[in-house]
Amino acid sequence: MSVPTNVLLSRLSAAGYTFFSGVPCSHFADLFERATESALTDVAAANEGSAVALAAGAALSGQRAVVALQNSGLGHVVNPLTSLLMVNRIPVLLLISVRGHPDESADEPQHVFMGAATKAILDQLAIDWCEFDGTTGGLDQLLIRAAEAHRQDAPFAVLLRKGQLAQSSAGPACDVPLDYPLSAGEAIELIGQRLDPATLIISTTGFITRELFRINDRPENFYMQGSLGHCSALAAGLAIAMPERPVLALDGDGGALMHMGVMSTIGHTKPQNLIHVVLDNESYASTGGQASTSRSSSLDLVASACGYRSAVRCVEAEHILTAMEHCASTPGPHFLLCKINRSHPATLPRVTTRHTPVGNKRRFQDAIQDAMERDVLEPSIAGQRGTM
Ligand SMILES: Cc1ncc(C[n+]2csc(CCOP(=O)(O)OP(=O)(O)O)c2C)c(N)n1
Repeated sequence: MSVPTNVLLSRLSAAGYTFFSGVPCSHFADLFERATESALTDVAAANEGSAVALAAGAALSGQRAVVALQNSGLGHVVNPLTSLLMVNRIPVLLLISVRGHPDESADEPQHVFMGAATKAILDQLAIDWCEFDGTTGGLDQLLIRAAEAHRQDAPFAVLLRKGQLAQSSAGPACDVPLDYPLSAGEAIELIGQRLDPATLIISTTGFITRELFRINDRPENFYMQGSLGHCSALAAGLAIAMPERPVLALDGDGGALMHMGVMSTIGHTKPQNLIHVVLDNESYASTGGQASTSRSSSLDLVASACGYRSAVRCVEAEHILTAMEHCASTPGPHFLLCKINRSHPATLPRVTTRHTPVGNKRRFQDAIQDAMERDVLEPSIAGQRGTM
């Protein structure tokens, strides 16, 4: 059972909600698309915690605010929920898309633990919640409960499942034209052409990991599925721990924006073996193409200001090849902002069709171990690495 997204949005407006923020989930693709056209003020947040704080700001002004998020973002909101909303009694309505719901057929592995824990976390925090039943009557009921929570200055959460919001109309989520010549896949292929074969690649969650898997599934790849926003931190930790080994973070603009503070950590600690690539399609392609805020933020300038040793903006194939040659011959950290279009093959394979998360991790660690043993046996060859 489902209700059209525009019915949900118009009921929210009728109930007095005027402010909408959040981070997209593919199950909320239509919700985010329609919110931009609705009567609500729609503010794209970099992460779910910020979305709650943005909503709290609007609520302080007397507005009613709603935040939409995937339950994988629940961890981000626990701090502002508890130490901002609850302690100050600021009411905000949360619409949470539940991935990995225990009653549903298996979702991707990264959703399993949070899927099982979502209700318990809300209970533990003493946040009132209900599950949407997918009917208009159920929608009216939950809005009554949300209104009651609002009267008591308390947050209220609604849990939604896949398919409970029906698409209101067809059309791309992000219709701002983006005519950069390269696609994500083409950019990844170009990077591969100039890559030191020993490079360890950490790829961010979503289509970027699936593209890397499609193009070049190699033991030296660690595919992140989940923990969106932590790709460059994981890569930096690895690079700092293994200064002799080249490491490349293959990030997206949504992921990079989510925890942009780590760019300061990288610029400050300067792991010279780290290359941070952001494939910037100015959107969250993996969840339906909603616009991110990278269109108006120059991430290459951020990297440069944070202290990366080089930061370049790549639009054409040549730019990527030249930048990768520079990375191979000079110490990092390096930053490549690759402006790309939003095209992907019609179907992208999932990593889980070949590797479990633990299998992927073991293969990656074995590749690290094998290379270390080879380096002990063949020090002269190891010494030549890093030059093209
Ligand atoms: C904490 C968290 N919030 C939301 C999501 C849902 N999600 C998965 S991939 C993705 C989009 C990532 O965007 P970007 O890094 O720009 O890569 P693109 O999809 O454009 O290739 C989102 C929002 C998630 N996995 N985790």
